[in-house]
Amino acid sequence: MSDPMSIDPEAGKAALLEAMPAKVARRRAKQVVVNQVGEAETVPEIAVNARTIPGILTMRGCTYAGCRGVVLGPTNDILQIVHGPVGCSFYAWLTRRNQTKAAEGAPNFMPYALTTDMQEENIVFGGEKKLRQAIEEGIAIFKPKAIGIFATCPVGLIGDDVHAVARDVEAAHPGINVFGFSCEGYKGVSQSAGHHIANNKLFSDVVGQSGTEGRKPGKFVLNLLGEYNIGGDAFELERVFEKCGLTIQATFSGNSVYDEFASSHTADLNVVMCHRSINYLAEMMEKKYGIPWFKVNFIGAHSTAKSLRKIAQFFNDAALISQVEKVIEEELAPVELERLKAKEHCQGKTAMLFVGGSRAHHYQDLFTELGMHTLAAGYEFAHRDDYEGRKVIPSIKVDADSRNIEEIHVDKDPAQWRELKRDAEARGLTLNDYVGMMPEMKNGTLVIDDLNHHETEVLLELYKPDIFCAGIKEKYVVQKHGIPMKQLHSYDYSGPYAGFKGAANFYQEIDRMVNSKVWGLIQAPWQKEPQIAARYGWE
Ligand code: CFM
Repeated sequence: MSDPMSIDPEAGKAALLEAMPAKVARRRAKQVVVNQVGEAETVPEIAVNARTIPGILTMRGCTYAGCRGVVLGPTNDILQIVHGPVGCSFYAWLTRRNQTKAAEGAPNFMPYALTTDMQEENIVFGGEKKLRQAIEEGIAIFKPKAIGIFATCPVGLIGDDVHAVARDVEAAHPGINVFGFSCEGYKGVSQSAGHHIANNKLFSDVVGQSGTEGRKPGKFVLNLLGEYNIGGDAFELERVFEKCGLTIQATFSGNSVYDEFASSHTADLNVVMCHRSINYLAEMMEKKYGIPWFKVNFIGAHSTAKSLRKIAQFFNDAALISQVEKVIEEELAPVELERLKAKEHCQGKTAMLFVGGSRAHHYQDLFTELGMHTLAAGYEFAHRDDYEGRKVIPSIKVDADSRNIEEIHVDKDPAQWRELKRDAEARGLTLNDYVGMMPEMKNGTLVIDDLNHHETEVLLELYKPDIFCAGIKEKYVVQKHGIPMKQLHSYDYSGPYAGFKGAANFYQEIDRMVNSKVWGLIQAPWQKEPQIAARYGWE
């Protein structure tokens, strides 16, 4: 086998596009980029957030998935009702592995998948009546504080007004917060539009609903944004934060409850894990309440240590800084042992990562910690700022699809605005920034947006990476090529991978996967036995 590190990246790119019709190849060529980091972390422009070309088998999901499943899914006491045909609700029924631990005696609606189960009659004559009835039933059975209604494609097509129904129900049941999401699957080019819609509604209808008495006790109170508790990641971060003496007011939205969202405006800092899914909320909270934000990464033991240090420096408190150092020292030692053990077997091996809108970047840190090389990476639905860094935001062209999604106009609220920056910038801390994935990748690596099925197979055949990371739709295709495949969405029923203990779990898992001999033993039947060749009659 040739050394995958020595393949000319331009030749790799050409191979990906070779079989495509000229027009398609021309478009895809702008979405497949050979990385080149220049001065001031400039990188080549990548074309992203565009409609997938019909006929191409994309890895993407829909807008409804980004709103209902991703952003709202992990919160456990908002009664979430999907207005649509029953099939859409399958994706609301714990398929994402966002875990939760409800307090003793507190409700947990997460195991339920509630839907209006629209039938032909509702499509023809309208479904608002049925929705109203479903909500009333939900209130009678579950007695929730808050209800979210999620519109699926047919609801938008027939014009049911979920917001009008929400207002009606709210008027009839004072004390229950009812809000609707116009997150029809077709609203955007991917689930990314659904993130934006979810952020908008959470900001306008939930954040700030409770008074300052909702602030949790503690000296250092912050919100953790863009962490969804997949495989228990948020549990591990809660443990580490508590040990450091940091209070999480609200997590958006891993292991969260409604009251935490409603009082999240009382926190003094927002730290952002997944930039793509929640940057809107961070920006709106800063404008209205003055809460500063910065990007963190808790994937990788050293990234975790770095992020904790930055938080301590932000609060600028000697006792906190020394406690964080103590925690890092204690936690890092056993993780380092695991890392070095795994690194011995993994050093020099190669990986490819194609996931959502942030993990393809974050998980490269873990592979680097193991001495592995990332050959190619990409997102399903990220925007240019996630690839190239927020510095390119002013030059992003807003197209018709993005204009579909409402931009909320936010003003400073003089009564609630607080000066919270604590001179962080003067002390050398960067706020409101994300450098993006590409500046942190090596020159000559391939960066590919919205990777498709055909290109996946070309990558596997050409590069034969030691491990390929993506999701369940890709898993078995990759394995049939004799290459181990790690699901970075659901973690393959494993995890957590965040924080210190999570990093140790990941090292062990990757060591086991890339060093398993079983993949080399796989042979397709036609490789073992001669096959009868046939031709079509018309040939
Ligand atoms: Fe953010 Fe996510 Fe991701 Fe995402 Fe997702 Fe996910 Fe993901 Mo699957 S919010 S962008 S829409 S980190 S569900 S927890 S793993 S595609 S990379």
